[in-house]
Amino acid sequence: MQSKSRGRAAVARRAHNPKVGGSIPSLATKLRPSGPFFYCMKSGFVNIFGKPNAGKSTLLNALIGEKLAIVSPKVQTTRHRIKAFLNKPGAYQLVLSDTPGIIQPKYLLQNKMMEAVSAALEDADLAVLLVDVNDNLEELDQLFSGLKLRVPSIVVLNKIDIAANGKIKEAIAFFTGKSYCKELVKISALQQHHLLSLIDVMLKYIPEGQPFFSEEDLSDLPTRFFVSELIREKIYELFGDEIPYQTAVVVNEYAEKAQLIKIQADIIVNRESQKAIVLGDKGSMIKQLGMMARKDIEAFIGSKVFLELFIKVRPKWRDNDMHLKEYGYR
Ligand SMILES: Nc1nc2c(ncn2[C@@H]2O[C@H](COP(=O)(O)OP(=O)(O)OP(=O)(O)O)[C@@H](O)[C@H]2O)c(=O)[nH]1
Ligand SMILES: [Mg+2]
Repeated sequence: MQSKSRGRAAVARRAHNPKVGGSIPSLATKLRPSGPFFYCMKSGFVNIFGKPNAGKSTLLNALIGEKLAIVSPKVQTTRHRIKAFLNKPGAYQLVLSDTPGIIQPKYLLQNKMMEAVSAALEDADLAVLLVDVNDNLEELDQLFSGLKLRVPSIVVLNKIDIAANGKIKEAIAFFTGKSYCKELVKISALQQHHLLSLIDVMLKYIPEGQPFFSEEDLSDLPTRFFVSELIREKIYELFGDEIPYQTAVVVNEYAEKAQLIKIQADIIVNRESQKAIVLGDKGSMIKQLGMMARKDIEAFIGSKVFLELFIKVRPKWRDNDMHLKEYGYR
């Protein structure tokens, strides 16, 4: 993202204006310094791990107060590590990382997703092991034990707003005393319950130090990335079955014109039959997709947008290293 681009300015500005369209009613106001007496500044990395659908992206968005990571009821939505900065100037900077849900990879794209998880395991000051409280606890125990974490970790029980009867108590009893559970916090990322307590716990594990990133910014990722993700999110919303898992989105053009930003993006699919589905009858589906995506992109970058979408068929792109690199999966 160019430092002078409208996108970046918007993303940076919105850190101080959580009411801009599309933002989540947030903690941002509560996070401002409350007086002239600051402690030593803390700065560090908090990386969020868990099974697909645990609510990792929802948690990142709720903490930052902006929708930076796309969210869906379908599994395996996040494909990259997404860094976002939670700043309380003069007090702390938490560099939060959302990661793809942990799975056994079956094709090269999933290998790359799991490489993003491994990289995040290495550089955390604190690992947050996020649990959907309704999930199978034994399976989660195997997963977390298998991570062989070398950094402190806490277990965060999510979705307590929809916990089945007795499930919260059961999960607390289950995880208490586990080697990877230094502390246990229960939250609802969706309802934004107990997030300030969670931040307090996180800060205990963060060393003193100056910010790693500009406190004006929300993320180190380029605007184009967020644009492609917003388009991908609409594919998850509109299409069932395999389509979301067999598509990628690439932004080829992001040009600032006088009155608007022109964006051209390709939707990559595996087969002609998928192209026909994404296109829809007389182009009805791609039209709807474009309208939904444009609305969200405009809210995100704070500018009018002209969005042009093409569909391209690239057989077996998910197993083709060259294509994967081209589409941003390094
Ligand atoms: N009721 C409830 N739903 C939640 C909560 N947190 C997340 N969800 C929902 O759970 C679903 C999955 O959320 P995501 O944030 O996409 O989950 P994720 O862990 O990032 O998933 P992957 O990217 O696939 O690994 C979405 O439908 C969210 O709205 C919560 O606290 N309560
Ligand atoms: Mg996610």
